[in-house]
Amino acid sequence: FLPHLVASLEQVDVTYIMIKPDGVQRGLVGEIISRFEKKGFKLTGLKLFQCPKELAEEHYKDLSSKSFFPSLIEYITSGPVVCMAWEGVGVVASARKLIGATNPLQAEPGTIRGDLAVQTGRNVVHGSDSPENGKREIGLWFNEVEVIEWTPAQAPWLME
Ligand code: IDP
Ligand code: MG
Repeated sequence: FLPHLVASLEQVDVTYIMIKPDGVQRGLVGEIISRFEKKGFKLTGLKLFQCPKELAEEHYKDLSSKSFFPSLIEYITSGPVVCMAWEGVGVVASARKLIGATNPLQAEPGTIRGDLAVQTGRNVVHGSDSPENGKREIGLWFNEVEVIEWTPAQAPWLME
């Protein structure tokens, strides 16, 4: 049994991370990307994108009955977003921890929302809430050719 194969036997997940229009307008793109990069996850997709209304509605369809839904769609389509696909063992839950609570006032210091945001309606970043939704959302926001299969040079220094 080869120990270096153990990591590859664990579930490798993908998550959809998006810097929302406020994060882009406030010049937080580099800051936010670097947190996922430094943690050691693998970036497999990245683009600046103006989201059409229909896509925003599809992405947030589970929230369509909420009173804030129209303002949420207006917010997400109000300017360019940065769309990212990240891959790694446990990446979905770990990214949610890095992002912090939905309400930035309740998000712990050290998290993206805890450090960089104040209001739920301007909470700078999105992260998928389950491995299933990670796959679904990456399929929604990216074409097949935009998601890249590659091996980072640091891989053996991150995973045993
Ligand atoms: P999440 O982004 O932490 O997963 P969700 O409950 O999935 O939180 O809500 C999606 C997004 O909808 C939030 O990130 C936030 O932008 C917005 N939102 C959620 N609840 C409210 C609210 O009560 N008022 C305004 N916007 C909200
Ligand atoms: Mg959510």
